[in-house]
Amino acid sequence: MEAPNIVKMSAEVPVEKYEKERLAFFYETMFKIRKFERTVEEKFLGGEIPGFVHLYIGEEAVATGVMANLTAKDYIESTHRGHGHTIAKGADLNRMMAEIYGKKTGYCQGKGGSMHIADFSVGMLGANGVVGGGYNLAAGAALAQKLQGKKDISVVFFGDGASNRGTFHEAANMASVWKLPLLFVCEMNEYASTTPYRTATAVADIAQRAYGYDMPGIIVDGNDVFSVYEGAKKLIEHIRAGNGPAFLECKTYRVKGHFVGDPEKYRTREEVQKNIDERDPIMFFEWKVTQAGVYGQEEMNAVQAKVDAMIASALKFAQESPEPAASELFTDLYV
Ligand SMILES: Cc1ncc(C[n+]2csc(CCOP(=O)(O)OP(=O)(O)O)c2C)c(N)n1
Ligand SMILES: [Mg+2]
Repeated sequence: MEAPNIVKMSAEVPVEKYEKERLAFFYETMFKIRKFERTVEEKFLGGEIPGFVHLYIGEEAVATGVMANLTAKDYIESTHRGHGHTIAKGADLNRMMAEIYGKKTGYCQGKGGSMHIADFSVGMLGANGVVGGGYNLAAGAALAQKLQGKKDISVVFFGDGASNRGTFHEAANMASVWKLPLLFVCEMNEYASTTPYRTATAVADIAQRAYGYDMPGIIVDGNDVFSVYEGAKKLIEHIRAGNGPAFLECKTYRVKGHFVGDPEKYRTREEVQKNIDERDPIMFFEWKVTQAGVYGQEEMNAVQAKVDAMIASALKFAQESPEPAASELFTDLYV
C-alpha cells in the first residue's frame, strides 16, 4: 500500500544549474568524510585508537546533501555512526580526531570517544550511542526553536534499525501535533548491525510511516548527493514555513562492517563489492559533474590535496596531544 503524501523523487535541477560553491561543498565534504574515516579505520586497525568505531564510508552523500540546506543555527542530532554528520555540520577535525584518539584536546577531553562528540557552536547537539535516542532530544530542540519564534529547524538522523524503536513513534506524533520544525532523516543502509532490513521491518519504504503522523515524506537515492539535497530542500522549505515536521528517507548502503572489526558473516563479499562498484556516492558525483562539464579534474585534484593536508594535520594533532590525567577521571562526568 502506498501512502499519498509520500513520494519517490530524483534530482530535478540539471547539474549545470548548480552554483560552483554548492558543487565545491558537496565534493569537499564527501571527500573530507571519506578521508577522515579511512584514516580512523587504518589507525584503529593499527592499534592506535581505543574503544569502538562505526564508519560512515559509502553514506557520505546523505549527511552532505542534508547539511547543505542548514546553517550553524539549525540543530542536528546524530547517531552512533556520527563522524559524517559531525564533519558535514562543520565541526573541528582536530578536536574530533583527538577525541577518537582519547586525547585531552578532544571534544570531551578524550573521555567520550567516537560516539559522544558534540559541538553546540555549529549546531551539532551530539552523536548518540543509544539507538533511537536522538528523536526526543531533537523534538525538544525543535520545541525550543518554535517557542522562541525562530525560523531555525532541527534534524534527527537515524538508521533503518532505529526506525523500529518506540521513541520514533512518540517523537513523530508529538512533533506533528505541535507542528515542530523537525526533519526526520532515515538512513536506510540495509542493515541494523547483523540484521538485514526486511527481516525486522514491516514496510518496504520506512517513509510510509510518516503518513501515520500526517507529515509529508520524500524517498531519495541516498548515494546521489543531488537528490538528497533537493529532497531535503523541499521538505525543509515546508518546515521553515511553519507547517510542522517532515520525513526524508535516503536509500543507501553500509559498505563497511557494522563496526571496525565486524566479521560480516551475515552478507556476501559479492553484495558489498557490487555496491562499492555501482553505487559509490563520490564516484557518482565525479561522473555526473564530468558529464555535465561543470567541475573539472583540476578542481577535484585541488580539493583532494586540500583535504589530504587537513586530515594529515588533524592526525598529527591527535597523535601528539597528551592523554587526560588520571586525576581528571571523574571531572565533567555525571556519576
Ligand atoms: C537502545 C539500543 N539498542 C541496541 C543497541 C546496539 N546497537 C548498536 S548499533 C545497532 C544497530 C543500528 O542499526 P541502524 O539503526 O540501522 O543504524 P546503522 O548501524 O545501520 O547505521 C544496535 C542494535 C544500542 N546501541 N542501543
Ligand atoms: Mg542500518
